[in-house]
Amino acid sequence: LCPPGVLPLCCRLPAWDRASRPPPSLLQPPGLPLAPCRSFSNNKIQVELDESSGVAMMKFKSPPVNSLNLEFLTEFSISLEKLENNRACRGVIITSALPKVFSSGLDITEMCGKSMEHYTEFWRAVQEMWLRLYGSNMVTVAAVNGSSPAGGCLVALSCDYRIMAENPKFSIGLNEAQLGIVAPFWFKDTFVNVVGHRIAERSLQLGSLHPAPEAHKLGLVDELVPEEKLMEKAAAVMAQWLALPDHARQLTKTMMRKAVLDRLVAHREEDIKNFITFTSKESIQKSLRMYMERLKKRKS
Ligand code: CO8
Repeated sequence: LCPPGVLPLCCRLPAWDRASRPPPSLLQPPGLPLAPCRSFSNNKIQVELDESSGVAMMKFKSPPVNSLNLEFLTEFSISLEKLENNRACRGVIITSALPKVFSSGLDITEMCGKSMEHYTEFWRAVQEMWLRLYGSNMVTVAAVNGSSPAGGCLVALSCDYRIMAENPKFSIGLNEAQLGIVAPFWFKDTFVNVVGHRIAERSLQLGSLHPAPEAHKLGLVDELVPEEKLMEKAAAVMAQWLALPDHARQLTKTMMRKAVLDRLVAHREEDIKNFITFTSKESIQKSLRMYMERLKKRKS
């Protein structure tokens, strides 16, 4: 059921089997190189693991806007799997290497005019990415350094903690309704688990993209900091979370997230069918094409 090279969730070590590792070394002063670092940069995502602290930095680097296409999603899942299986890694900070955009969400061109086989493969990759990230045993911190609509917002929502650059030009939210499409139930569940039912319902129905200060007020992001302080803050938050014993934190995380994860695992094939049926409707294809045209026009 998984893309090639990706371990199904059921095969992962349970949280309580992962050895507790010693607490991270003290935060290094800014400006000093982090050592020793293991890097496994690939096409669209750069990953650097600082083995002394147990913290990996994952940077999205897929211009122009880090849209989540099949290749990106596959790389993302494989990178998460590698880190998850590396005993030296206890936490990951996710950010963007591009200015102004964290991630523009799912690549809309992957949902336009493609074959059923392609839709199936694409949607399975979206599911896989979420199952791995939301179900990760590692501490996950999103350092949101730019706009983060739809699937980009899902990535941030799936982390344990979200810090956003306090620039009001950057916005975040599940804006699917604005595209004439509907966020799947597990996008919604993830959102509800972060902000609560009422805020999620209003925001989803309106397809709202919330400027950073509003997102903070709603609890969609946990903290706002000046952009230049973002990484420093993310490292400090990570150190705070890693100060706890892994097993207790991991079991607590599993307890909080398991029901939502299990729901997708149990309905995965049905969810893929729904996606294909919905996406291949001519009316939906038209909405997506018009949205892409609007994006291009806005530019010119
Ligand atoms: N997919 C594909 N291409 C995109 C996307 C995207 N999501 N976003 C932007 N692009 C393209 C633009 O069309 C443009 O292309 P070109 O250079 O050829 O004209 C290029 O990327 C650069 O875009 P901008 O000029 O707009 O860049 P800006 O820096 O000005 O703005 C933004 C960046 C804010 C990210 C802006 O591009 C934007 O708002 N993009 C749209 C984001 C969006 O609405 N994403 C929703 C995707 S849907 C999703 O994630 C969940 C779907 C759930 C499925 C539900 C079941 C059907």
